[in-house]
Amino acid sequence: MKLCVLGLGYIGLPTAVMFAQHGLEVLGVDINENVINNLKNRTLHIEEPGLRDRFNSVIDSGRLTVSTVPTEADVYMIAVPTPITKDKKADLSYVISATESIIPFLQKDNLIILESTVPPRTTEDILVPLLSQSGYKVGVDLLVSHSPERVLPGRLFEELIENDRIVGGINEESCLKTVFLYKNFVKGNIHMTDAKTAEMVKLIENTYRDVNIALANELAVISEQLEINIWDAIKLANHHPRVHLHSPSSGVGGHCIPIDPWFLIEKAPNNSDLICLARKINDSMPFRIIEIIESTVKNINNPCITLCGISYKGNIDDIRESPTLKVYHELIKRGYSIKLHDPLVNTVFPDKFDSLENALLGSDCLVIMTDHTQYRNLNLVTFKDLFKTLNIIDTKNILNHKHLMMNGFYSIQIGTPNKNGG
Ligand code: SAJ
Repeated sequence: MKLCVLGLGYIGLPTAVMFAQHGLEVLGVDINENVINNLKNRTLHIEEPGLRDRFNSVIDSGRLTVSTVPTEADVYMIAVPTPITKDKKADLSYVISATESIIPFLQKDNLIILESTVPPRTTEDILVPLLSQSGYKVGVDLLVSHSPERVLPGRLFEELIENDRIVGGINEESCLKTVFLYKNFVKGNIHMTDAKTAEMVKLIENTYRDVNIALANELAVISEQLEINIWDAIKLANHHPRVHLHSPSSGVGGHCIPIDPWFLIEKAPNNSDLICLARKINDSMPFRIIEIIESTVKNINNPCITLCGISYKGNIDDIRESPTLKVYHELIKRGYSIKLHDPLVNTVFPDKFDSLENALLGSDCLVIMTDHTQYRNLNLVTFKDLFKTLNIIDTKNILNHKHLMMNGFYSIQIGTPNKNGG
């Protein structure tokens, strides 16, 4: 069976590799020529544990080939980005152009699967009419389904196999054919439904997380006021069998959680107050971190602030929607001198230092923004002499604050009584 995967990003490339590893002949398509040229030279544009070995093996076996253009295939899988526009509307232009690009190659009995996260009803109201332009009867000659990705970057291959999967078909035959395809590697249960329900399920999953995180962030601010340690309180509350509160943080980054809720708000602007408020709370967290930083360095002339962790979360290199970038750009705007450090992010920034020592040298305030394992294992006391002023702000609750305070640091942990640390 030949599969054509359109969009070789964080989901498309690993998915193409996975299908190729399980015996399919896969053509990976991306409109970005640099991506395709790099892949042909075995240079990967995304960091994901296990991807390099798996990618090399399917390229060596010839099961995976890559191109900027599609060709005839039995199954087409669309895994292109669905960002939001400046006015928070779903940008479906990539989905539309990817769908249009396969129309000339479609044949009877083809299956088209949309994996990209989209507003409910996109498959039926946008994909199906486009595919009808092929002249084939959609639902009879062409089968169409939506199956959203539900994997955690950093654990992507394990979760592609282990996680349950939702498959939503425009009809039962589309559903069954899609289930059959994913059973090549999915060990989790595959739940069948219709396309719009599958689109809604994905948005519910990520919106649930965004609202949950917003609650954790609001409770963190209340806890600071009441001199309670929110991290202890959440840990205890989560012992309740039906409480699963997420963790407070410096904000919600990534290309999913902060984006997907807007797809629901767009569809139901008058009935999404809670979802909107959660977005507002989470988007305000970087400014709360800036408030804490400014109050920490307020008596220092020309303070130098070190931000450790540029990616939007620990142990990955993805910086999209990263709260750190919001904090960084705002502090620069306010005239602060900043040093950036991130062991996994290769993107060049004027203030970025490759060595942690240089990033800490002369610092008046170190801010832990991302919970990379390297930061979790840090014994900052050994770097003490590099600091100009011994201030530390931990937005991820990964440092030993008592140990730091005993060694002369002024150490703040968000969500805790901020009298010299948590
Ligand atoms: N965050 C918190 N508190 C928490 C958990 C996360 O503030 O308790 C923040 C993180 O710091 C980060 C953001 O939220 O900035 C999102 O992190 P995440 O780990 O919750 O989720 P993502 O963005 O990695 O979501 C990914 C997505 N899949 C891919 O990117 C391929 C998403 O579609 C998945 O639903 C999600 O993983 C998942 O299933 O866990």
